[in-house]
Amino acid sequence: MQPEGPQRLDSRDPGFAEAFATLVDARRESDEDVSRDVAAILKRVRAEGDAAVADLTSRFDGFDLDVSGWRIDAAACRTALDGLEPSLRAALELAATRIRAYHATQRPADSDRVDEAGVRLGARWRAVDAAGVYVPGGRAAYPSSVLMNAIPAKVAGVERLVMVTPTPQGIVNPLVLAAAAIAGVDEVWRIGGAQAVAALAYGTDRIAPVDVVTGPGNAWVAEAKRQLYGVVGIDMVAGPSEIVVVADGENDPAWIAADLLSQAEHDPTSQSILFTDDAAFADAVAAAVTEQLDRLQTQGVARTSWNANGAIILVEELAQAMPLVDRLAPEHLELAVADPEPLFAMVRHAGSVFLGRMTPEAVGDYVAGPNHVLPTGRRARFSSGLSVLDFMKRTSFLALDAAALGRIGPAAVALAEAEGLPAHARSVAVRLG
Ligand code: HSO
Ligand code: ZN
Repeated sequence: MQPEGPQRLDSRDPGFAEAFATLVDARRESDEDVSRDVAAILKRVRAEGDAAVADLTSRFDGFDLDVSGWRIDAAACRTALDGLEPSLRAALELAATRIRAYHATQRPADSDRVDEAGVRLGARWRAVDAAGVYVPGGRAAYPSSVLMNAIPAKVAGVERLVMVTPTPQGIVNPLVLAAAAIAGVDEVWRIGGAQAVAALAYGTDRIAPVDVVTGPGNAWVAEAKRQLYGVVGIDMVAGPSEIVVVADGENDPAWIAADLLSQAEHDPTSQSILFTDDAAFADAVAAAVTEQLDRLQTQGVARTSWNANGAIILVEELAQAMPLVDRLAPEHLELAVADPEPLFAMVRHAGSVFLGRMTPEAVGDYVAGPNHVLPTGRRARFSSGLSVLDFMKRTSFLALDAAALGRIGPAAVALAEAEGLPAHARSVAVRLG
């Protein structure tokens, strides 16, 4: 029988380097090979459009789109919002207001200047025309994720924002619809899976195509996004959630245990890791996790995640943990110490950092403002959380007069000739005096 509890590592042990490298390299993402099934679905939707979407929906979601209706109209979203319990509605509205305010600061500035050669140079940012947000059905149908995906698109200035969400057996999730109403989603379609992503990317008779697709989903949805990247833009290919907590012995072990479990409860493949410099505290957190697990409604998922993927790592001092954290490049990083600044200064790779003892990661999942769609699986080495920029693109522009062309044109002629492209060379040369 597998021993209860996560793996324990000690940086002073001789085998530590190897054990830590194994932890860093462990793949938690499903290696279910869905790529062929997804390719077949994309091909069918492209060829047959709505008929393929309706057929796949009845097969996978168990209801008839032509009977139940393809779309959920704005009035139904409004009704869902009006039907919410007032404190829940207020919570969603507070979240939306704060997410909107934070993302408004991300709107990029255009540039336009004349350089020392007299060349006018600049860049102009514009939103994509249409964006699609995928919202999963079932366990991961989070209204918070509707806000986190839809609000940046609206802040970017996207005119047509489309949401797709599967409604298995025809059952709709009122919280998701209420969040769509608050975020200003323009169209809601009751479709899911790879077929929904394909419909958004290629368009069908009913559904006009979009330019960017974002949002989390199962292995099929992730693979569909990966295969359709290039036809449309995508946010990222997301993996299971992760949290790394760096904590000293002054913390309340129950608080830190709760933080570790907050991500463990997302999925059996989620990962929670504690770094600490205090062995007694490590034991106390492990005990607190075990104790809290017994009372957690999500204990099935959280226990699997904690036992299979969790880790407690003892270091001599917390500063020593930071290069190790960088190697994990975690989605979420909590620095639970009285003065987090020196440790924070050492962080190079993390999706989002939560500073101090009173900043639990979960507050960022909902109401703080920054996006909770963050790079997982060490992708924080090269990518960032979802932002307004994911829904915008930049057009550069330039303008020269005769004098400016006279200054830099000859170099273009020389390079064109060297590349064996004489028409390029001539198009510049004919304008030179
Ligand atoms: N922690 C998740 C987002 C989320 N949490 C939604 C709760 N609801 C992203 O890693
Ligand atoms: Zn979460």
